Amino acid sequence: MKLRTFLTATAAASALLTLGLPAAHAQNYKSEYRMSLVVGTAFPWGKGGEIWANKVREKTNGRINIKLYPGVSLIQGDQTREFSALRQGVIDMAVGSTINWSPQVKQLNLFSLPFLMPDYAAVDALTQGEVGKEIFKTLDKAGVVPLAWGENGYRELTNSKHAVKTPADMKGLKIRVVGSPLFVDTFTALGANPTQMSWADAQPAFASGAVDGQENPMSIFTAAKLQNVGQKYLTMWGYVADPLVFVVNKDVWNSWTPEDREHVRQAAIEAGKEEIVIARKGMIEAGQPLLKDIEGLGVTVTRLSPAEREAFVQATRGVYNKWKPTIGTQLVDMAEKAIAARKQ
Ligand code: X2X
Repeated sequence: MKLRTFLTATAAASALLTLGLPAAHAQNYKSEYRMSLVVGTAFPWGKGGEIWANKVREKTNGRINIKLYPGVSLIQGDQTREFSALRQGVIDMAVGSTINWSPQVKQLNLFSLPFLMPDYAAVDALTQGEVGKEIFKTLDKAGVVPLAWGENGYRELTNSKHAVKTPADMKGLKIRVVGSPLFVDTFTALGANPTQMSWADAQPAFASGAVDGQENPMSIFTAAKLQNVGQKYLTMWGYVADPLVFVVNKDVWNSWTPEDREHVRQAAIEAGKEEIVIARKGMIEAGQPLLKDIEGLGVTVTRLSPAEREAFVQATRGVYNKWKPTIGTQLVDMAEKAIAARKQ
């Protein structure tokens, strides 16, 4: 063999080795994977998806190339169908809210139990502890591969009519709620008039005044500029928080080499951690600077005293008790214990 031919052959062989997979495997990879998100990169949630995609591209040397589909556009904006679409392969991967998947995975309603999680330490005690592991097992059984937790955030109450300080102030307010029936129960118990609507439909409904109010994390409020669609009254009640979950469709996952799966998992864990920091920015520092910004936009911010908050807890206790067995008494007990034992 001539020296030149030998060198070329060696180079080709080592190139294959560096790629770390036989050519046949590489052919099974799609040229692009579709990541579903409810909101885009102006929001911490969408940013988390972008960070994940970029890390995956880097770690896999471009073998796994991900395109973001914000606005749940792969399913025409119907966020409550996201989980089914993931399972069916219409969506390859997603960073999704526990709320949007709870119609299919009833255990995910845990995070929507009113006033279960009093603070961020309680959220972390669940997602980063045994409860989080249990829920990942459930998601795995339900047909997707869960990789990491992120966060949408504490969902605070806003409306266009008046300041809300007591459950009585909610009487008759038409409130847009997300897809789980648990939210309808909670707002009905509070005397409001809840109406289920996708996020895509909600924004024009605020603008036209078809609905009076809504509940969402402050990062969603500011990025979507809800103050410009009449949402002038904000009540900080911290009644529920929705974590996000980074997941991949099972067939897609199985089509990847073990090495690439590990890259995708690590990327999700890193992206999830970074996303949670972004999601809490302005809310965990002394004086909650994000709330100051919101007040600066002309929004009236109502902060509840412990006694005032307790009135909302009492008004929704029946809903909590009704949903506990549906979610799973054992799982809710486990969550209550983890929260009681949390480090503050
Ligand atoms: O629809 C909402 O309220 C949002 C954007 O927070 C979710 O997708 C759960």
